[in-house]
Amino acid sequence: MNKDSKIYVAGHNGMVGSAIVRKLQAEGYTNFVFRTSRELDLRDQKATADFFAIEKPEYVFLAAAKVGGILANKEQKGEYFYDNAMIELNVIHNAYKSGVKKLFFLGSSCIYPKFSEQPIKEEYLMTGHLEPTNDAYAVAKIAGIQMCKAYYEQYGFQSISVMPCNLYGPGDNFDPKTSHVLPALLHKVIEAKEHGDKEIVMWGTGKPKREFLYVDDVASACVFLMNSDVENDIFNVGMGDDIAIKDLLSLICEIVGFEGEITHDLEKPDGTPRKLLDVGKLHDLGWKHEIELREGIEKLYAWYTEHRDNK
Ligand code: GFB
Repeated sequence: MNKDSKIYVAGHNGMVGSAIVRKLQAEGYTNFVFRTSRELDLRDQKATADFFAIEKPEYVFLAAAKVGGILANKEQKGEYFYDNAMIELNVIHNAYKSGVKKLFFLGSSCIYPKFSEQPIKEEYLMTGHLEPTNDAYAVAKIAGIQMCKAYYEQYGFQSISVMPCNLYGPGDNFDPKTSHVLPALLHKVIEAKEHGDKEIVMWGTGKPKREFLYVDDVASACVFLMNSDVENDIFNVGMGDDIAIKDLLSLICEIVGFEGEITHDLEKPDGTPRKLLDVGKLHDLGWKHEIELREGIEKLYAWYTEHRDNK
Protein backbone atom coordinates (compact mmCIF):
# COMPACT_ATOMS: atom_id res chain seq x y z
CA MET A 1 0.00 0.00 0.00
CA ASN A 2 1.22 3.52 -0.75
CA LYS A 3 0.64 6.27 1.79
CA ASP A 4 -1.98 7.83 -0.51
CA SER A 5 -3.65 4.56 -1.58
CA LYS A 6 -7.42 4.68 -1.21
CA ILE A 7 -8.28 2.42 1.73
CA TYR A 8 -11.74 1.33 2.83
CA VAL A 9 -11.95 0.10 6.43
CA ALA A 10 -15.29 -1.69 6.81
CA GLY A 11 -16.30 -1.54 10.46
CA HIS A 12 -14.11 1.47 11.27
CA ASN A 13 -16.09 2.25 14.44
CA GLY A 14 -15.70 -1.24 15.88
CA MET A 15 -12.95 -2.34 18.27
CA VAL A 16 -10.76 -3.92 15.56
CA GLY A 17 -11.63 -1.51 12.75
CA SER A 18 -10.81 1.55 14.86
CA ALA A 19 -7.49 -0.02 15.92
CA ILE A 20 -6.64 -0.64 12.24
CA VAL A 21 -7.42 3.02 11.44
CA ARG A 22 -5.22 4.19 14.36
CA LYS A 23 -2.38 2.01 13.10
CA LEU A 24 -2.72 3.14 9.46
CA GLN A 25 -2.86 6.81 10.49
CA ALA A 26 0.19 6.36 12.73
CA GLU A 27 2.06 4.94 9.72
CA GLY A 28 1.14 7.95 7.57
CA TYR A 29 -1.75 6.65 5.44
CA THR A 30 -4.10 9.48 4.56
CA ASN A 31 -6.68 8.45 1.97
CA PHE A 32 -9.56 6.67 3.73
CA VAL A 33 -13.13 5.79 2.89
CA PHE A 34 -15.48 5.18 5.80
CA ARG A 35 -19.19 4.42 6.06
CA THR A 36 -21.07 3.85 9.29
CA SER A 37 -23.49 0.89 9.34
CA ARG A 38 -26.34 3.43 9.18
CA GLU A 39 -24.94 4.98 6.03
CA LEU A 40 -24.20 1.64 4.37
CA ASP A 41 -25.79 -1.67 5.37
CA LEU A 42 -23.23 -4.21 4.14
CA ARG A 43 -25.88 -6.94 4.24
CA ASP A 44 -27.65 -5.06 1.42
CA GLN A 45 -26.36 -6.43 -1.89
CA LYS A 46 -27.33 -3.47 -4.07
CA ALA A 47 -26.20 -0.77 -1.64
CA THR A 48 -22.82 -2.50 -1.24
CA ALA A 49 -22.40 -2.97 -5.02
CA ASP A 50 -23.23 0.73 -5.61
CA PHE A 51 -20.78 1.83 -2.92
CA PHE A 52 -17.87 -0.12 -4.43
CA ALA A 53 -18.72 0.94 -8.00
CA ILE A 54 -18.68 4.62 -7.00
CA GLU A 55 -15.84 4.73 -4.45
CA LYS A 56 -13.50 2.17 -6.07
CA PRO A 57 -11.14 1.70 -3.09
CA GLU A 58 -7.73 0.15 -3.80
CA TYR A 59 -7.43 -1.77 -0.52
CA VAL A 60 -10.13 -3.13 1.81
CA PHE A 61 -9.92 -4.11 5.47
CA LEU A 62 -13.02 -6.18 6.24
CA ALA A 63 -13.45 -5.76 9.98
CA ALA A 64 -17.25 -5.31 9.91
CA ALA A 65 -18.97 -8.23 11.62
CA LYS A 66 -21.54 -9.23 14.20
CA VAL A 67 -19.50 -10.40 17.19
CA GLY A 68 -20.02 -11.33 20.81
CA GLY A 69 -19.10 -13.65 23.64
CA ILE A 70 -20.05 -17.24 24.22
CA LEU A 71 -23.68 -16.61 25.29
CA ALA A 72 -24.57 -14.17 22.50
CA ASN A 73 -23.10 -16.63 19.96
CA LYS A 74 -25.18 -19.44 21.44
CA GLU A 75 -28.47 -17.55 21.71
CA GLN A 76 -28.47 -15.60 18.43
CA LYS A 77 -27.15 -18.16 15.97
CA GLY A 78 -29.42 -17.09 13.13
CA GLU A 79 -28.28 -13.46 13.30
CA TYR A 80 -24.63 -14.43 13.69
CA PHE A 81 -24.88 -16.62 10.62
CA TYR A 82 -26.91 -14.29 8.39
CA ASP A 83 -25.23 -10.98 9.20
CA ASN A 84 -21.69 -12.30 8.88
CA ALA A 85 -22.30 -14.39 5.78
CA MET A 86 -24.10 -11.54 3.98
CA ILE A 87 -21.41 -8.98 4.84
CA GLU A 88 -18.69 -11.31 3.56
CA LEU A 89 -20.48 -12.25 0.34
CA ASN A 90 -21.26 -8.64 -0.53
CA VAL A 91 -17.93 -7.09 0.43
CA ILE A 92 -15.59 -9.75 -0.99
CA HIS A 93 -17.54 -10.11 -4.25
CA ASN A 94 -17.83 -6.37 -4.88
CA ALA A 95 -14.22 -5.74 -3.89
CA TYR A 96 -13.22 -8.22 -6.59
CA LYS A 97 -15.67 -6.77 -9.15
CA SER A 98 -14.57 -3.17 -8.60
CA GLY A 99 -10.85 -3.94 -8.95
CA VAL A 100 -9.63 -3.84 -5.35
CA LYS A 101 -5.91 -4.77 -5.25
CA LYS A 102 -5.94 -6.66 -1.96
CA LEU A 103 -8.46 -7.42 0.78
CA PHE A 104 -7.95 -8.24 4.43
CA PHE A 105 -10.51 -10.57 6.03
CA LEU A 106 -10.88 -10.87 9.80
CA GLY A 107 -11.85 -14.34 10.95
CA SER A 108 -11.74 -15.98 14.37
CA SER A 109 -10.00 -18.84 16.16
CA CYS A 110 -13.40 -20.52 16.66
CA ILE A 111 -13.24 -21.74 13.04
CA TYR A 112 -11.00 -24.60 14.21
CA PRO A 113 -12.31 -27.95 15.48
CA LYS A 114 -13.38 -28.03 19.15
CA PHE A 115 -10.84 -30.71 20.09
CA SER A 116 -7.94 -29.58 17.91
CA GLU A 117 -4.43 -30.64 18.73
CA GLN A 118 -2.72 -27.74 20.59
CA PRO A 119 -1.29 -25.34 19.60
CA ILE A 120 -3.61 -25.04 16.60
CA LYS A 121 -2.00 -24.76 13.18
CA GLU A 122 -3.74 -23.13 10.21
CA GLU A 123 -3.84 -26.49 8.43
CA TYR A 124 -6.25 -27.94 11.05
CA LEU A 125 -9.12 -25.98 9.48
CA MET A 126 -12.02 -28.30 8.59
CA THR A 127 -10.49 -31.42 10.12
CA GLY A 128 -13.13 -31.96 12.86
CA HIS A 129 -16.39 -30.90 14.53
CA LEU A 130 -16.86 -27.31 15.69
CA GLU A 131 -17.62 -26.09 19.22
CA PRO A 132 -21.48 -26.04 19.30
CA THR A 133 -21.85 -22.69 21.13
CA ASN A 134 -20.38 -20.82 18.15
CA ASP A 135 -20.81 -23.17 15.18
CA ALA A 136 -23.08 -20.76 13.25
CA TYR A 137 -20.60 -17.89 13.56
CA ALA A 138 -17.70 -20.23 12.75
CA VAL A 139 -19.32 -21.59 9.57
CA ALA A 140 -20.00 -18.02 8.38
CA LYS A 141 -16.33 -17.15 8.96
CA ILE A 142 -15.14 -20.34 7.26
CA ALA A 143 -17.29 -19.34 4.27
CA GLY A 144 -15.40 -16.03 4.11
CA ILE A 145 -12.01 -17.79 4.18
CA GLN A 146 -13.05 -20.23 1.47
CA MET A 147 -14.52 -17.44 -0.62
CA CYS A 148 -11.22 -15.55 -0.49
CA LYS A 149 -9.39 -18.73 -1.52
CA ALA A 150 -11.83 -19.47 -4.35
CA TYR A 151 -11.63 -15.90 -5.71
CA TYR A 152 -7.83 -16.12 -5.70
CA GLU A 153 -7.81 -19.49 -7.43
CA GLN A 154 -10.34 -18.50 -10.11
CA TYR A 155 -9.68 -14.77 -10.56
CA GLY A 156 -6.28 -14.09 -8.94
CA PHE A 157 -8.02 -11.76 -6.43
CA GLN A 158 -5.54 -11.14 -3.58
CA SER A 159 -6.54 -11.44 0.05
CA ILE A 160 -5.22 -12.28 3.50
CA SER A 161 -7.38 -13.96 6.14
CA VAL A 162 -6.37 -13.56 9.78
CA MET A 163 -7.58 -15.79 12.62
CA PRO A 164 -7.07 -14.00 15.93
CA CYS A 165 -7.41 -15.44 19.43
CA ASN A 166 -9.78 -13.62 21.86
CA LEU A 167 -9.21 -9.90 21.36
CA TYR A 168 -9.72 -7.07 23.86
CA GLY A 169 -9.01 -3.35 23.99
CA PRO A 170 -10.39 0.18 23.60
CA GLY A 171 -13.92 0.20 22.17
CA ASP A 172 -14.69 -3.25 23.59
CA ASN A 173 -18.21 -4.34 24.52
CA PHE A 174 -18.62 -4.44 28.31
CA ASP A 175 -22.26 -5.54 28.42
CA PRO A 176 -22.22 -8.51 30.83
CA LYS A 177 -24.68 -10.54 28.72
CA THR A 178 -23.15 -10.18 25.26
CA SER A 179 -19.48 -9.40 25.83
CA HIS A 180 -16.41 -11.62 25.65
CA VAL A 181 -14.96 -12.91 28.86
CA LEU A 182 -12.15 -10.40 29.49
CA PRO A 183 -14.21 -7.18 29.29
CA ALA A 184 -17.10 -8.98 31.08
CA LEU A 185 -14.91 -9.91 34.03
CA LEU A 186 -13.19 -6.52 34.14
CA HIS A 187 -16.60 -4.81 34.26
CA LYS A 188 -17.85 -7.17 36.98
CA VAL A 189 -14.77 -6.69 39.15
CA ILE A 190 -14.85 -2.89 38.86
CA GLU A 191 -18.56 -2.83 39.79
CA ALA A 192 -18.06 -5.27 42.66
CA LYS A 193 -15.26 -3.11 44.07
CA GLU A 194 -17.33 0.05 43.76
CA HIS A 195 -20.38 -1.53 45.39
CA GLY A 196 -18.34 -3.17 48.15
CA ASP A 197 -19.59 -6.65 47.11
CA LYS A 198 -18.18 -9.71 48.82
CA GLU A 199 -18.25 -12.00 45.77
CA ILE A 200 -17.89 -12.20 42.00
CA VAL A 201 -19.84 -14.66 39.87
CA MET A 202 -17.84 -16.33 37.12
CA TRP A 203 -19.60 -18.27 34.37
CA GLY A 204 -18.77 -21.96 34.06
CA THR A 205 -16.01 -23.86 35.85
CA GLY A 206 -13.19 -21.40 35.16
CA LYS A 207 -11.09 -24.30 33.86
CA PRO A 208 -11.17 -23.55 30.10
CA LYS A 209 -8.10 -21.79 28.81
CA ARG A 210 -8.11 -18.85 26.44
CA GLU A 211 -5.44 -16.85 24.61
CA PHE A 212 -5.85 -13.05 24.61
CA LEU A 213 -4.38 -10.34 22.40
CA TYR A 214 -4.59 -6.56 22.78
CA VAL A 215 -6.35 -5.13 19.75
CA ASP A 216 -3.52 -2.77 18.77
CA ASP A 217 -1.31 -5.82 18.30
CA VAL A 218 -3.78 -7.46 15.93
CA ALA A 219 -4.05 -4.19 13.99
CA SER A 220 -0.29 -4.11 13.57
CA ALA A 221 -0.38 -7.71 12.25
CA CYS A 222 -3.14 -6.76 9.76
CA VAL A 223 -1.19 -3.84 8.31
CA PHE A 224 2.01 -5.89 8.28
CA LEU A 225 0.32 -8.68 6.27
CA MET A 226 -1.37 -6.29 3.84
CA ASN A 227 2.07 -4.92 3.00
CA SER A 228 3.66 -8.37 2.61
CA ASP A 229 4.14 -10.18 -0.69
CA VAL A 230 1.65 -12.86 0.31
CA GLU A 231 -1.13 -12.99 -2.30
CA ASN A 232 -3.59 -15.34 -0.57
CA ASP A 233 -3.25 -17.20 2.70
CA ILE A 234 -4.58 -17.60 6.22
CA PHE A 235 -2.62 -16.65 9.35
CA ASN A 236 -3.19 -17.20 13.05
CA VAL A 237 -2.54 -14.17 15.26
CA GLY A 238 -2.02 -14.43 18.99
CA MET A 239 0.45 -14.21 21.87
CA GLY A 240 1.36 -17.88 21.74
CA ASP A 241 0.33 -18.40 25.37
CA ASP A 242 -2.97 -18.96 27.17
CA ILE A 243 -4.45 -18.72 30.67
CA ALA A 244 -7.27 -20.50 32.55
CA ILE A 245 -10.35 -18.30 33.00
CA LYS A 246 -10.10 -18.58 36.81
CA ASP A 247 -6.50 -17.32 36.67
CA LEU A 248 -7.55 -14.50 34.36
CA LEU A 249 -10.15 -13.46 36.94
CA SER A 250 -7.54 -13.57 39.73
CA LEU A 251 -5.25 -11.37 37.63
CA ILE A 252 -8.04 -8.86 36.98
CA CYS A 253 -8.94 -8.81 40.71
CA GLU A 254 -5.29 -8.10 41.52
CA ILE A 255 -5.06 -5.26 38.97
CA VAL A 256 -8.33 -3.64 40.08
CA GLY A 257 -7.70 -4.32 43.77
CA PHE A 258 -10.70 -6.50 44.63
CA GLU A 259 -10.39 -9.22 47.26
CA GLY A 260 -13.84 -10.86 47.38
CA GLU A 261 -14.76 -14.47 46.89
CA ILE A 262 -15.19 -16.11 43.48
CA THR A 263 -18.32 -18.20 42.87
CA HIS A 264 -19.50 -20.08 39.76
CA ASP A 265 -22.67 -19.97 37.66
CA LEU A 266 -22.58 -23.51 36.30
CA GLU A 267 -25.73 -22.96 34.21
CA LYS A 268 -23.52 -20.99 31.83
CA PRO A 269 -21.42 -22.84 29.23
CA ASP A 270 -17.68 -23.51 29.41
CA GLY A 271 -17.29 -23.71 25.65
CA THR A 272 -14.23 -25.21 24.07
CA PRO A 273 -11.65 -26.38 26.66
CA ARG A 274 -8.67 -24.80 24.94
CA LYS A 275 -7.83 -22.98 21.69
CA LEU A 276 -4.21 -21.93 21.80
CA LEU A 277 -3.02 -20.79 18.39
CA ASP A 278 0.26 -21.74 16.75
CA VAL A 279 1.57 -18.38 15.56
CA GLY A 280 4.78 -19.75 14.04
CA LYS A 281 3.73 -18.99 10.45
CA LEU A 282 3.34 -15.27 11.18
CA HIS A 283 6.48 -15.17 13.36
CA ASP A 284 8.43 -16.66 10.45
CA LEU A 285 7.40 -13.65 8.34
CA GLY A 286 8.79 -11.33 11.02
CA TRP A 287 5.80 -10.18 13.11
CA LYS A 288 5.46 -10.54 16.88
CA HIS A 289 3.05 -9.07 19.45
CA GLU A 290 4.25 -6.30 21.79
CA ILE A 291 1.69 -5.98 24.58
CA GLU A 292 1.66 -8.67 27.28
CA LEU A 293 -1.53 -9.64 29.11
CA ARG A 294 -1.05 -7.74 32.38
CA GLU A 295 -0.03 -4.57 30.55
CA GLY A 296 -2.99 -4.91 28.20
CA ILE A 297 -5.49 -5.34 31.03
CA GLU A 298 -4.01 -2.31 32.82
CA LYS A 299 -4.39 -0.26 29.63
CA LEU A 300 -7.97 -1.41 29.15
CA TYR A 301 -8.78 -0.71 32.82
CA ALA A 302 -7.49 2.85 32.37
CA TRP A 303 -9.42 3.27 29.10
CA TYR A 304 -12.65 1.93 30.58
CA THR A 305 -12.36 4.10 33.69
CA GLU A 306 -12.09 7.14 31.44
CA HIS A 307 -14.83 6.21 28.96
CA ARG A 308 -17.35 4.29 31.08
CA ASP A 309 -19.49 7.25 32.07
CA ASN A 310 -19.75 8.47 28.48
CA LYS A 311 -21.02 5.14 27.16
O1 GFB B 1 -14.79 -14.76 25.36
P1 GFB B 1 -15.83 -15.77 25.60
O2 GFB B 1 -17.19 -15.28 25.93
O3 GFB B 1 -16.05 -16.74 24.39
O4 GFB B 1 -15.26 -16.69 26.82
P2 GFB B 1 -15.27 -18.00 23.79
C1 GFB B 1 -16.03 -17.71 27.30
C2 GFB B 1 -15.34 -18.48 28.43
O5 GFB B 1 -15.19 -17.63 29.59
C3 GFB B 1 -16.22 -19.64 28.88
C4 GFB B 1 -16.02 -18.12 30.65
O6 GFB B 1 -15.42 -20.68 29.41
C5 GFB B 1 -17.07 -18.99 29.95
O7 GFB B 1 -17.66 -19.95 30.82
N1 GFB B 1 -16.59 -16.99 31.40
C6 GFB B 1 -16.52 -16.82 32.74
C7 GFB B 1 -17.28 -15.94 30.89
N2 GFB B 1 -17.18 -15.73 33.13
C8 GFB B 1 -17.65 -15.14 31.99
C9 GFB B 1 -18.40 -13.95 31.75
O8 GFB B 1 -18.79 -13.21 32.64
N3 GFB B 1 -18.67 -13.65 30.43
C10 GFB B 1 -18.26 -14.46 29.40
N4 GFB B 1 -18.55 -14.08 28.12
N5 GFB B 1 -17.58 -15.61 29.61
C11 GFB B 1 -16.07 -16.88 21.64
C12 GFB B 1 -16.89 -17.33 20.48
O9 GFB B 1 -15.85 -18.02 22.35
O10 GFB B 1 -14.79 -16.41 21.28
C13 GFB B 1 -16.86 -16.37 19.39
O11 GFB B 1 -18.22 -17.60 20.91
C14 GFB B 1 -15.47 -15.83 19.11
O12 GFB B 1 -17.36 -17.00 18.26
C15 GFB B 1 -14.75 -15.42 20.37
O13 GFB B 1 -14.72 -16.80 18.43
C16 GFB B 1 -13.32 -15.01 20.12
O14 GFB B 1 -13.78 -17.78 23.78
O15 GFB B 1 -15.72 -19.26 24.42
